[in-house]
Amino acid sequence: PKQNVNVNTIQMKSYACQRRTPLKHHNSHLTEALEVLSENAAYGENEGRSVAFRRAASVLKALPYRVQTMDELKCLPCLGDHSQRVIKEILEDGTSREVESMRQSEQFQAMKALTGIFGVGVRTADRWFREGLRSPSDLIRTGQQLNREQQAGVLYYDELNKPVTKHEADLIGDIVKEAVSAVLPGAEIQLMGGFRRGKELGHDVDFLITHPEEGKEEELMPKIISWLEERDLLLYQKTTRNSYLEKKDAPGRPPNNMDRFERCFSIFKLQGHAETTGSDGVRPSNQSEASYWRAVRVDLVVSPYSQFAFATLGWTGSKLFERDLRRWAGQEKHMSLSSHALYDSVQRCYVRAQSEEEIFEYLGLEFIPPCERNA
Ligand code: 8DG
Ligand code: MN
Ligand code: MN
Repeated sequence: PKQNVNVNTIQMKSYACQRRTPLKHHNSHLTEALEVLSENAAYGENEGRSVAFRRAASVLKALPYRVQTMDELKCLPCLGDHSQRVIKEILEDGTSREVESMRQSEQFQAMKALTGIFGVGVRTADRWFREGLRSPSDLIRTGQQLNREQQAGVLYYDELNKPVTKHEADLIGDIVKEAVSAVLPGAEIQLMGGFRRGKELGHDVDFLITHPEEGKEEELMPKIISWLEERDLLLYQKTTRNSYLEKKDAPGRPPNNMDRFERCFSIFKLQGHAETTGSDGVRPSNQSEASYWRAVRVDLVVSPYSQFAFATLGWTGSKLFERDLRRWAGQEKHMSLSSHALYDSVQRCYVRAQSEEEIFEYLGLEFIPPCERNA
């Protein structure tokens, strides 16, 4: 049932930032398989291949119907031979043998488990895999050298791999709000990342903080962190200072995904609430009523007010949406977009913007609201 959608008139644009991609879509049986291929390519440090599969999946997420036949894919961009082969297999047999055996493979599972540790990237995980290690407990058993981040990652492994709910994100939002208004009255705080896009679950909670009086936000993070630490609300934190300089960072520099805002990667100690009880409603036995808490990954970012619109756009995601925004800016508009600024290489000037809408407009893109950026 195509619900009045004519598959031949679908105009699928090729940049993710030109498309509306809702959170819930009609093709997860296909996109999940393609995302396994993408993940596996990333484990092999093949970034190009990994992005290609992610793009293919993303196009299917934007389709307003469930794909039934290969014919319906004829006019769609970003679907390479390999992706099409896998889609065909799933349409015909219900599953793809290639994807299923990949999913089951020891290497895939070990890489997933090891890169699932906070602070562990593909390189490190791969080295450990080749040394015969398969899981966080193998790291402990063999006494691997771990940095402070990875130690926290191993220590809170199970909890950090348990999805964060919107309710938990809101509880943390209340705490961050209280901290921020205590140390800098008038500061503004906004929920970013997947939760801003309407997700119900996330792997972390992302916040962007600013103050309408430019300059007031400087060195704000250490104050927030002290406030939180005094109340025993942090299990781990690593703060990085703002290192952005317009002159030095752009133009011409290769666009870098990492921005230079003052920021903090942290693990919150979220005190007791109903959702931490097991499905049976019983509290885990190792936690008494008084010390009842869970670990949650939280990213805090501080932006100067003049860069807030760019920071908002840059921290809302999805990652593929962000990647294509930058690619669109560079390839189609000769501009360079970052989470700090937009530089127009033709006019040779920085573009000021107060809102996301203005940035889309300057880029010549139709405005896509956060809930449709789930590319
Ligand atoms: P999730 O947590 O629910 O899994 O999804 P998410 O919220 O979309 O993913 P995320 O990993 O928390 O990333 C949120 C956004 O933040 C995403 O658009 C990418 C962006 N982001 C980082 N690190 C950096 C960075 O260093 N610079 C910039 N500009 N953006 C970043 O995660
Ligand atoms: Mn997030
Ligand atoms: Mn994050």
